[in-house]
Amino acid sequence: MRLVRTGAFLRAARYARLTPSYTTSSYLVSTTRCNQLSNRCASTSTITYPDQSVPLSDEVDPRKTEDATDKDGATEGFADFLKSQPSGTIIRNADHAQSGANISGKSHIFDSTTNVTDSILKLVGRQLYHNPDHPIAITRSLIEQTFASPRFTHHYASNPVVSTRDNFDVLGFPEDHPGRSRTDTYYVNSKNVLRTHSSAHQHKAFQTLGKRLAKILERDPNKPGGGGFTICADVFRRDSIDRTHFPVFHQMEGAYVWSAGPQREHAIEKSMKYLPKDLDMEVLDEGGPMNQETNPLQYGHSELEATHVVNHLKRSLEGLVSRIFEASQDDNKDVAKQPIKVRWVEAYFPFTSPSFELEVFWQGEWLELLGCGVVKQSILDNAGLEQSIAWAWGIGLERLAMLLFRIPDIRLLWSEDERFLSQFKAGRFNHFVPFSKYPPCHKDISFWVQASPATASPVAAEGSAGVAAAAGGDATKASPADTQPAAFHENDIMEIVRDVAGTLVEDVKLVDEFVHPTSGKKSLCYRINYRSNERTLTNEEVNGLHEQVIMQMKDLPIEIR
Ligand code: FA5
Ligand code: MG
Repeated sequence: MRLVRTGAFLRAARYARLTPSYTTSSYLVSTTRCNQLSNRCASTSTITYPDQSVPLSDEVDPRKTEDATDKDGATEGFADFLKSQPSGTIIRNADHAQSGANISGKSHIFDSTTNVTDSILKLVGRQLYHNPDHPIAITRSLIEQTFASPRFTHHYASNPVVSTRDNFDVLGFPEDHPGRSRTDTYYVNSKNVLRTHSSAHQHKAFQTLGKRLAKILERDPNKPGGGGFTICADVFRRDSIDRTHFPVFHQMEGAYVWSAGPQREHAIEKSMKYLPKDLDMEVLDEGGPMNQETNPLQYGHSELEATHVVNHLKRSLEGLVSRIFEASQDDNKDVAKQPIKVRWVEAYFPFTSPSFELEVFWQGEWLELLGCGVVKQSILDNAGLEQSIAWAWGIGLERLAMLLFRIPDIRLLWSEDERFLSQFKAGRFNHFVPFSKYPPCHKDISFWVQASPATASPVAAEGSAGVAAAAGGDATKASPADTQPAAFHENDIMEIVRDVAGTLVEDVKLVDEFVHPTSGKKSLCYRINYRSNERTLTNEEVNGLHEQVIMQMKDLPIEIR
């Protein structure tokens, strides 16, 4: 015992902990409809839910955790030392030649691509979806009951470090896709990222499902078969700061596969009969199931079959949104019933075609809830699901939880304040009662940037048509860092503000921009709105935070005015 302690002490002396941070730059359905949806929902609000989900990585591929561990090039003992340190703390070795961190129990050595920060790593491992009384877990369980077992197997994936191969390559992301950019994605090192979406685990879940469906087909080749999965995971993005965006949020991936076989088309048609009909909500769907120019049918799919799959996908998800609103209404009968309006918007994802996003009209604007589509055939083929056809979706759990519980600000979902946490209980969908509204204090910062393609339009509304925004990354504002290393990107400001002020900032908005007529330089003015959900911030505190933000911004390729 004594010897072990002495050894640990010596190692601790060799590797200094970095403080404070290491930054490289820095809907309503009737009860009958509800029954049709899940077979076991008499009243959504009285369900108690046993969590029977299984960890994806262990079940699917034991190699996975190894893929996400990177000890390459570590000086002797450094990787082991990292493992002995608390998760999420960035450590440098004695001569500062190497740095790294233990993330979810694995050692990771940093390199010149690394852009994870202490503040982001501290949010790894909260696993809000495992706390049964937390709104995120209650929302997750409502989705799992809607896409119910045994047709769907439910997984979760706890380690957020995934290889760039799993997050991008396997899903067909082109090399220059904005989602790969260091301005949009947290790189642990050049090989591993903090996953930007739950789709990073699709391939492995499809492989497992493929084995399950193959066994069914083996028993009865003429039986029309199918099955699906869901995966719950926390995901990370260098994104904007406002009441609907947070750098860490939760996604659920869902997929349904109709297996290969002579009865496939018949099976799809049969599935349609089990979908909810006559939902009490307004659905706008101008684009239809596909558009050969902008949202094409895949080569090898018949138009009829793909149309059935798209309709099945859309009706299933409309049913989910309907159920969310029904649950929210049932547990809050004193609140006036509101009409529900949703709309389908064409989208682009490298791993689905045709692709869509679903938005809901909420608090006076359209709020994007999810992305989805018909799974690219190559993805199914690679997972051993040749000649099958499937749909998939990825849902933002925070956004659904905000609708379900009427939570006005996404930051609240990360609150450890008992006044927030004590309001929620597994199986209940009561609306959040605000315990305070503390005063805001905004501060502006103006600066010059060189006008360049990367800065041409720094702000673009999420979900706006034509913006390729799969898994983070917006075609109108990002450019891979390696092609324009010195270009300014607004996510760099967001990251500095997050690092300095964390959840003390409500939003950061571009409030003014113009191009100087002679110099061609562009002036941008951002407004940082400081406001805590838990206490009043003093002027002194806000001034101190703002000064730190300005100090750190001096390292960006900008000229502060
Ligand atoms: C994706 O991440 C795709 N992987 C979804 C998908 C899966 C498409 C399977 C096709 C098949 P997108 O980037 O649109 O898509 O994100 C999905 C959802 O995550 C959004 O609709 C939104 O609800 C949520 N989301 C995105 N960014 C944030 C954020 N910063 N904070 C909170 N929620 C977010
Ligand atoms: Mg999107």
